[in-house]
Amino acid sequence: MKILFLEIDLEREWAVASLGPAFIGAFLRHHGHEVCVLRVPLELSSDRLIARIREQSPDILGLSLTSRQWLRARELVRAIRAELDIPVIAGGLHATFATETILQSPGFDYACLGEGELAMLELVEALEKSPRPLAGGLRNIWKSGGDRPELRPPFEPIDELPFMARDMLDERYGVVHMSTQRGCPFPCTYCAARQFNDLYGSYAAYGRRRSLQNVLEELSAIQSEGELNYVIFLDDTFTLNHAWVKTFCRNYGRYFGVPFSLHARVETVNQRMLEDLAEAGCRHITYGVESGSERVRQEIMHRHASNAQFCEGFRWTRQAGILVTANYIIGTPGETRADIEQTLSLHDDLAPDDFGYFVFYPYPGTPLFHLCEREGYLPANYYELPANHRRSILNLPGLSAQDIEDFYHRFTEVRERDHLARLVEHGDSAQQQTVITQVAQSAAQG
Ligand code: B12
Ligand code: SF4
Repeated sequence: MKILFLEIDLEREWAVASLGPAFIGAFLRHHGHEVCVLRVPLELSSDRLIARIREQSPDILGLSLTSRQWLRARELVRAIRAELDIPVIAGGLHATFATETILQSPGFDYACLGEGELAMLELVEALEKSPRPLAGGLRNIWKSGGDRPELRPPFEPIDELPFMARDMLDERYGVVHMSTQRGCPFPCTYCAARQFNDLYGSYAAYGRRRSLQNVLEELSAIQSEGELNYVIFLDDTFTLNHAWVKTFCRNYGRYFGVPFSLHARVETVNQRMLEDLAEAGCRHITYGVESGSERVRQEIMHRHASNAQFCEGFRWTRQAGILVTANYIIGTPGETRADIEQTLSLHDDLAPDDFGYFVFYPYPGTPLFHLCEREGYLPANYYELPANHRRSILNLPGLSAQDIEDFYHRFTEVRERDHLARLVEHGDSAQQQTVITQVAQSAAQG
């Protein structure tokens, strides 16, 4: 069978395509099916998209959906199905945790809950044997109008999954994206990714990591087939298992040594590990700080590192010669203006090389989503509003939309201030002038 995945773009700038379809694509190809991907850039109209799908004449269409992609995907699928009679399946986090909304929308025949490799293979094989509509009964596959399916256990051993189909990722310049683990054991209440652990609660081990040998074999294969200039490890928390990381550093440094970046939590690193990582080629680490208020972090977000631990972790990272990025969330339910002031103040103490700041968005399935629902913070037309990290969609008692907007501007100013300070440090006067102009413009816009 021929399976076509649609990658629903939301930005004009390039970003790596979804990893889920690249895993599933490799698995389906391994079982003899034909798989391709079609990026759907913003400027591609639904008519032209339909024409391109017709040219490819697939037997099934697959979409990987984050909450952000949902609204555009919904409109496109509606238009596609008005013209073409091809079954459509959605998977990914949004499809897993907002399944009913998806299946009620015209054109969506199936949604996949959780991991998709075996589920999609079973669906493809069932469709090959019998004409639609299927009676249902496939594990993980929720059929429109049917009952919630049972879940199969997480895929084991994970080393047996074929390497991602890299042609489906749209990577450039030898910068490659790696995924070495599935699942994150931490209980952050705002995080959509960790909901997979709860989804698979009855199966003890959703969290799995590939063997180091398997990861190195994939890197070797990439190197021998093309360019390997930089590696971005997209794992939620790369530094989870100290023994794994130690052996990784020794071998990666010896056999590849190309620079790499990763995501970590401060309570999972120590000075020695950071030095080992730097020596192996680590150039950049992103830490989720989220809030400078220990109350918000501990009581609302269920994150237990102290501000002192963050300061120490950031200092060690810089001392090891690794660039550090901090991420912050603004407007979490239960947060006050004083709490966000503490985030700005912690930011000054941490002095990261760069930082991201995101207005809180309640992702379906998360504990904070349920809290917002219970407390009436969510607007009634929640699923009709674009998922965004720029403006709050919530009606919060302690923080107004204007408060959040004002803090967002404060973070933007801090970003410009930090950027300017770095340019002064490096003596780049042309760039300084550009930043001063940008600051003046944004101040003029209020
Ligand atoms: C890599 C990554 C990215 C990459 C690639 C995006 C992608 N979708 O892969 C980039 C850098 C582009 C990115 C950007 C963003 N991301 Co991001 N990203 C991740 C990250 C770290 C890993 C995803 C991943 O590849 N996992 C590995 C694969 C194997 O797992 P998977 O995607 O779940 O796929 C499996 C199943 O879901 C299923 N499946 C998936 N798709 C399909 C499709 C079909 C047809 C089927 C049958 C099954 C199926 O089968 C797969 C294999 O078993 C996740 C965190 C996480 N752990 O999920 C966040 C995450 C997906 N990102 C998130 C966010 C918020 C963003 C941004 C908005 C960040 C920002 N503030 O700007 C942007 C916007 C992305 C967008 N397009 O909407 C949220 C999404 C929350 C939600 N419910 O929507 C997550 C969960 C982070 C979090 N902790 O909250 N991201
Ligand atoms: S550590 Fe990161 S991926 Fe893990 S639960 Fe927390 S936010 Fe999610």
